[in-house]
Amino acid sequence: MATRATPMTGVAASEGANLDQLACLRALERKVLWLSSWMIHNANHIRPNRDGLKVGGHQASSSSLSTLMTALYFHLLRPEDRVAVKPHASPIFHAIQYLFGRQSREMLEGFRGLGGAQSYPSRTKDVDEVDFSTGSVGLGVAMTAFASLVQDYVSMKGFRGEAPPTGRMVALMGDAELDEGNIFEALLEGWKHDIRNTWWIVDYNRQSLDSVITDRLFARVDDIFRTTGWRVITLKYGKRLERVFAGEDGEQLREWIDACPNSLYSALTYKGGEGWREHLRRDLGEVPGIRRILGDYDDAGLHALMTNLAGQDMESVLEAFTGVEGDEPTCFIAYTIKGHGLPFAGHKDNHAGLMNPEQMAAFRHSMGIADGEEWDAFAGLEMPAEVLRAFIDDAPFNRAGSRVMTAASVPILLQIAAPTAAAPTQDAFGRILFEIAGQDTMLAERIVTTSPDVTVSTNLGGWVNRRGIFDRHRREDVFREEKVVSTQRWAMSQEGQHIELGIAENNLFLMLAALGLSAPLFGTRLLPIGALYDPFIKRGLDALNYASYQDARFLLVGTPSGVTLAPEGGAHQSIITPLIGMGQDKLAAFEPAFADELAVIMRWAFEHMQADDGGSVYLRLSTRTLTQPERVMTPALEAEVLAGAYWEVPPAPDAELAIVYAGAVAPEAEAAHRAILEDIPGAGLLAITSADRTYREWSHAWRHRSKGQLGARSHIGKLLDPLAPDAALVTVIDGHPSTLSWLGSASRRRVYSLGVEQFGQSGDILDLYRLYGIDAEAILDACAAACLGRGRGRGL
Ligand SMILES: Cc1ncc(C[n+]2csc(CCOP(=O)(O)OP(=O)(O)O)c2C)c(N)n1
Ligand SMILES: [Mg+2]
Repeated sequence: MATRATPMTGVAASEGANLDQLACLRALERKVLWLSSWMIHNANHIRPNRDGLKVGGHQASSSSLSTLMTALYFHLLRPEDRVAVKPHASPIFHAIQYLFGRQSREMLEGFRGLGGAQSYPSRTKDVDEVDFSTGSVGLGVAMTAFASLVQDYVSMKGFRGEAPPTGRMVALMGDAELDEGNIFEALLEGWKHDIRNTWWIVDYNRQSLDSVITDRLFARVDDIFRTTGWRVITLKYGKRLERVFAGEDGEQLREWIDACPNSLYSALTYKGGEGWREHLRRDLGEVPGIRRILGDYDDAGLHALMTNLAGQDMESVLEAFTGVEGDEPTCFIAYTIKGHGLPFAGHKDNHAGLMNPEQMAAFRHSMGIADGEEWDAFAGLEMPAEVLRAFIDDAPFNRAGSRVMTAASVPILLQIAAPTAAAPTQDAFGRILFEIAGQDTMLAERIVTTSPDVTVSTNLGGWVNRRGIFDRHRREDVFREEKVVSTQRWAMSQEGQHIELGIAENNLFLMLAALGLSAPLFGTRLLPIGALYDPFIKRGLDALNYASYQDARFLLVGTPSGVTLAPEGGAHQSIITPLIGMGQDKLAAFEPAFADELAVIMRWAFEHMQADDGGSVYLRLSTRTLTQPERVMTPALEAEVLAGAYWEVPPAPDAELAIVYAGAVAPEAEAAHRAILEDIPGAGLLAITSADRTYREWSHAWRHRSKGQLGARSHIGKLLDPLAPDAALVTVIDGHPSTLSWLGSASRRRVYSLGVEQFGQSGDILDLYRLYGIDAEAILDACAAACLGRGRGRGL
């Protein structure tokens, strides 16, 4: 044995790795399996448990990937590669990073505890440089396809400087993840965009959470991948089995296993040698070659042979991975056993199974690990620690320091003349982008827009006409060439700055997630803008949450919104999106009524998307034409618009009423306010540009106050100060009324909240506002009720 492993270069692809490397990898595979199992055991059985709750962790799911991940991280991956790890294989990931010295023992001991290694790999919460968070199955997988598109986008535009190496975007996925429809949506979208350098490695253990996967399913899956332009490489049987197949009557054994139903194969895996022997004797006992095998192998040997699948056979894995050339997207279907090497291997109920202390003691013994050596990186391995240490240090993945990239900020020197003529906010958005598109600025260069087949109807058309559509291949605009008149110019090239997607909203959010992480992933900053119909945010909601959870930065434009979209009917009218805007972490939501507010918010958004403590921004816009206020946007007003609220008409001191509105219902609020002035001359009219930001700021203020900082005040609290202590607030929004009803407790005043609480339907604005009670009359009725209720302490 050499004291130091030699690098991979020069080793023929078919060999996968030289013998020294293979020995190191086999030793590390054992260690990784041990550490992951121990980490989970420690969290469940050793660490004090204060609440009696099962801590959990997935020993079986982890073991399923121990060989594949060892091969990848210690041999194959390069620093520029980016990986989405199967969520429940998180312990394997953390164990590998621990061996690299990129994760601490304390974190492993704290697995699933506060501040410890996360249950599922997390970009923002883990310290060991997770590339893509995972957890909600299917999303991390699809994310890699979009990340590869973004890598090409920034490379083709020359944003990455001195051509850094192109990385592979790798997803390690469970086979049951393929039940998630978003994966197939991504496959189609990836095919359209001709993605490259994407590897999906399916941990084909034929088990999901509840049960064993339907037989023959994978023949279909295979077809789907090939149809969408993927190369498929199947890793089925390990070297030992292949050798036996090559011997006398070996083909019959292969056919037997090939035909073995998934459930039976899993059950026999659990039962072990005796079970295999009984079935083989019954089915093939008369075949001479098989009889000889049954005679040659004892139970343990027979079990090891029959469970020798390629996805857990280091030599086969290396051969498959290192044999791949070219950049076409590649799917590896790797046969594995869930729980391989552990007592519950193959059992259909093993997903959340944990080894009990006795089983763990036996496992520890089999690993050759003494008491107190559990966290030792090399204990129990047959190879000298220095050899393994040198091998780990030399792994290509580990050669660079931090793999998290940084990127310079894009200066936002934005002078936008907001449209002054009557206009909907959606039009104003389109016009502002159109104006930016005409400028030769870094901002214009780094904006990239995307939309799921609603580019034109969300007013991105002007921007696209000026900046073009991105595509790896140049495609002319046939309508234009044929001189067919159209307002849209849709030529495609690598210079384009709009990525046109199919309708699938999940893909939009994954695209935004990938674009919005281009700084940490690829070292160059993009300012992504995604536009879709507001109600369909819900279709991609988990993907939006996923993008936010990873701290991707983007501007989301939901337009049109609410029942204001009147004739389009109920299926197109969003009601709860303002609440999504408020409830979603890392997403600042705005609903401006006027173009000058929108211009201020957009400029701020481009800064917020780049700030260390910033986030993404959501604009809920409308197609309703509103007359624009005649005013100058002073710095003070700008600050208030961004804080989320300002007095359109300030109240008189001690006024007993204020009307509070957000967004497209401004004219109704204004009309009601004008009318109420006859009875209540001092009534105020408050515009809310962001219920989200006013709420957050108020909630921070009271938390500070509850901790003794008595001077803590919120913007909204200060704004409402002039009102009489027992004044009433009437709020109105084209969305769920609870968006603004919290203002009552925020200001300790009675609140009457108007909004939409039932599904919308088709109609015109007048009819619908009347029907749902958000027109001027309804506001006046609420004002009357508020005045009548003044001074009465009891609620309804
Ligand atoms: C969107 C979503 N739905 C449900 C779950 C709960 N869940 C976790 S793992 C899993 C299935 C695991 O099967 P597979 O992907 O084959 O992984 P394995 O453990 O077999 O490797 C399920 C349903 C989840 N994490 N995400
Ligand atoms: Mg599975």
